[in-house]
Amino acid sequence: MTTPPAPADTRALVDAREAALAMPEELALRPLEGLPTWFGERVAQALLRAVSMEEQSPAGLSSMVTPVAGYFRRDRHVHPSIDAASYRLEIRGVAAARTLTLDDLRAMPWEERVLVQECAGNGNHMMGSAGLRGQARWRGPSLERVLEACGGPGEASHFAFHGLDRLGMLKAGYHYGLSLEELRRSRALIALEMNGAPLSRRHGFPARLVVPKIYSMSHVKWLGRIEGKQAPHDGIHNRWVFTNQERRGDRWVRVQARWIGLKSVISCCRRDGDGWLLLGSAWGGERPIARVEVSTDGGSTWQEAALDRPHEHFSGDAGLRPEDLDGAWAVFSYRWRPAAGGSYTIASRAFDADGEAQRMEEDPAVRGHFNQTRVKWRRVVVPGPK
Ligand SMILES: Nc1nc2c(c(=O)[nH]1)N[C@H]1C(S)=C(S)[C@@H](COP(=O)(O)O)O[C@H]1N2
Ligand SMILES: [Mo]
Repeated sequence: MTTPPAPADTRALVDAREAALAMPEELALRPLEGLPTWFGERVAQALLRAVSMEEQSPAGLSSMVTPVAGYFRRDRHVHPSIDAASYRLEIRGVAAARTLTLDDLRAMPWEERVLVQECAGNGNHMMGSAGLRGQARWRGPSLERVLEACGGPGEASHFAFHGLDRLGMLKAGYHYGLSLEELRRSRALIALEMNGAPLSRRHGFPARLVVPKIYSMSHVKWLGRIEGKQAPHDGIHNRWVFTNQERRGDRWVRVQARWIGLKSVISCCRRDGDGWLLLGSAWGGERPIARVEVSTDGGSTWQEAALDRPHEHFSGDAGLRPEDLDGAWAVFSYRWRPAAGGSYTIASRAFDADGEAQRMEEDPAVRGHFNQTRVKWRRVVVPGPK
């Protein structure tokens, strides 16, 4: 006996089911500019690694806490191996100079912060990818507490932070400086722990500076010396490396990278039933995120995304006060039901609490690679009939 042919509607059901099973769980999001478009994704990653940059994997960019494994990294190839017992933190140029051991730092009261760490050059037109960032939980004594242990800042109005990574011919560590006012406003921390464990070697064991809301060139790893000064620190990274040119009237002036700008990026497109879930993060330095919109048609229309805000996300966490989350990103999600398969150009756009929107275009009054905030477009190819 032969089985009768399946009725047309059963056939369609079987086809749909097979198509669903063949659907990938996640779709690749391709930048429209920069290294990955010129050389392909793999060569782009290798080029970044050659200059000692490793990007964050996309999964860690759309969750509230980025895991330590695969957390982005940026330094100068040198990762000193520091012995905890002989480690010393020298503090000079303050009311009473001190040299602290790791045990001294451990014995002080600790605080915790959750914050976006972002390389100042992240997401510029050359990089395209925007993966030089992460969000971790950091614990350790506040810088304010460490200065108190030195009788206060004394005459110092500025501070330079020196790393123990000896760099090539310079034979001096990496260093970066901020004003006392900036350090106080951001509530900087001397972090000894990242996501509940002692710092890993690549992220600055045993101690690093973290500065909520300020770009991470200032988050000096393998911190060996804090130097109080009565004038701004004049090091090469402050003066030249991390600077843009900005137009002031009819002049162009050099400006140092500082407070993180208003940004958002879609970093994941995950299968969600018969459609897709777009996930990403939005952050604005000192500016809380009020709303995120998503466009899936190259900017013709925008729809509001759902927001998981850090203050709500961590509200049950007794160790974290609201002010400890001020520098954290919000995670957004958007349920997307494209009408047909094909290529789509998608992006997110953040709005801060004052109604200010993430820029659509580069600011013509700024030249340089840092603090590039404009909307990051991605191309995604959706499988299925056109
Ligand atoms: N000692 C030291 N600290 C450093 C650097 C460095 O090269 N040496 N690079 C800075 C830069 S440019 C960035 S973006 C962050 C990156 O931190 P991560 O490698 O832990 O992600 O570290 C900062 N701190
Ligand atoms: Mo950086």
